[in-house]
Amino acid sequence: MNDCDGHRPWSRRRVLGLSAAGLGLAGLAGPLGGAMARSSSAAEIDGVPLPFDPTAGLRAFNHGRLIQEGGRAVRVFEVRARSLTLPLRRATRFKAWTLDGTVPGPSLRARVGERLRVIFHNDDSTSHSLHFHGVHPAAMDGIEPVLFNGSRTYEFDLPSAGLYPYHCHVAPVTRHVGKGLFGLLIVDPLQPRPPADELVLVMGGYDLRNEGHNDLYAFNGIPDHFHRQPIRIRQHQLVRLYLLNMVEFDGPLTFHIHANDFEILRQGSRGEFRERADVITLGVAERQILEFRYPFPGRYMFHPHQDQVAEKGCMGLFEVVAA
Ligand SMILES: [Cu+2]
Repeated sequence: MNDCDGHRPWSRRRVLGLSAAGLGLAGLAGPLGGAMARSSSAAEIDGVPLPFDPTAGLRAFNHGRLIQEGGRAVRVFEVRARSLTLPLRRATRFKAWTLDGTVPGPSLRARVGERLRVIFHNDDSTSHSLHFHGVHPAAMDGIEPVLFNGSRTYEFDLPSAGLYPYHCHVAPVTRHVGKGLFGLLIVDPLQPRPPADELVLVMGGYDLRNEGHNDLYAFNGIPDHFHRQPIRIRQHQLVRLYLLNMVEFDGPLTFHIHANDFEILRQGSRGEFRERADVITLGVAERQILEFRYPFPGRYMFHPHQDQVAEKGCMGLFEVVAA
């Protein structure tokens, strides 16, 4: 077995080192690493511990296992669906459907040219599936339900770099996605992008009473988590944000950062091109890569500019630490 250490910019060894520092970049421990250590013990709402730490999930990339089969690279992942009770607010508990115990599910990371193999286990009493965006044969499209205790392997080639959402596609899809069964597959280009503090933010909504509209919203699963626990980044540091909108029921949402603008690395089959903005619009399942640096220390909000969505939990802060 060959592990992915040949995949230099995001080798497993490097990621383990980084997760120890809690950062997307080596050499940035110190004040930020300390902040992360605090945040993992602070993953709670009013004293109720969260079953996962959204702050840790920001910079957690699952590289799977890279093997060689018949002369080609196959990247293998295992993902499990299961139910979990999530504290969303002080007196709000929600029975979520999770992948590997988190909402969103794991940020899977592969490289263009590899073959993807995702072994999906359904440990939940409800049927689920994994449907990946991207180009693949019909048999790998993930629309057939996988029953309780069942497994299914989804396997196809990754011919194009980019960001690809994945989600359960069992009907009603609004409910299966709205209860947490979604995530992001990052397919890195052959030529690695420059080093950066890399973050994943996924917007989701919660229809608490199954009424066809969202009562709460969140970045990375827990409403207002990054408002309570700001995301610490370093002044002048290049931040690369992998951003996905998986909010059902609502129209397109925007994403806005305060006191700065960002470069959008627009994704397309003919390569990336860049533009500058401080607001970007994402329909459901749309995603983009944003890059920015904060020139001044301080706290800065980020949120959809649909302020009614921001006010119901989809709000966070960057805490920019002086270099
Ligand atoms: Cu499902």
